[in-house]
Amino acid sequence: MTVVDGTRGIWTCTTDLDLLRRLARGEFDWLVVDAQHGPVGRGDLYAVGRALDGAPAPFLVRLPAVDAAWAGAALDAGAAGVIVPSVTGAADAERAALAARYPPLGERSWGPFPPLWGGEAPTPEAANDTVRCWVMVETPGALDEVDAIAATPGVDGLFVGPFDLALSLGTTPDALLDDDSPDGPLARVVAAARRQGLLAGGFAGTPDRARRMRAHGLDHLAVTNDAEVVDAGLRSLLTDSED
Ligand code: 3PY
Ligand code: MG
Repeated sequence: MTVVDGTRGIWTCTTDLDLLRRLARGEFDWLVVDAQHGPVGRGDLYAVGRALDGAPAPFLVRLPAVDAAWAGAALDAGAAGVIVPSVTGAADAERAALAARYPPLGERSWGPFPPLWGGEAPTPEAANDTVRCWVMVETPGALDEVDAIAATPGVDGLFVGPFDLALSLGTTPDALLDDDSPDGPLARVVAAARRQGLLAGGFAGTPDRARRMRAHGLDHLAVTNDAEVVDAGLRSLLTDSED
């Protein structure tokens, strides 16, 4: 199993397996399959896992909610980790962390998919060592309890969702990213992660937001997404053809 600690990720919503395989060629350190917003359902995980088995870039699944069954299914499919959205406090973070690891560290149930397609499943020990449980900080409750979340055993990283965090704080993503006060929301997330030696990252979605988030110390970033890769390719190829 690969440990997903690289800093440059790409976000995807597609269920197109060929596109996913192209995007997982390794230009990015990791790829996120988003099961919260978009067409990806639990029934897609088997095909996604099979298509991405052995791909140069490992994949993470952003779950639809704090949901142990979904976390188990995503990891069974071969995901190197989960990104858990809509966490409202430390109790949610603990549920998420327990779902991501097998006993004695957690409560994950055994049932990996790779043997079903002739692939190999890691041992429970290897899976526990390498899995990454990213807890999203995107609600006021998670921000209030960010230190307790970071101190929760089995939480490996804090992942900022700037859109929901801004919405729920009554501000805008731009204002959130521009707030560089020492007790601003992003500074609090980074400080909590550093105190506990955790990874800190988030959804940027554009290179510009990625630069601004990196300036706060959030360095594990989804810097673009599948649709934008296609759109940017179209724009640049069209421009090239007219030069
Ligand atoms: C957010 O910004 O709220 C996200 O969840 C990114 O996908
Ligand atoms: Mg969100």
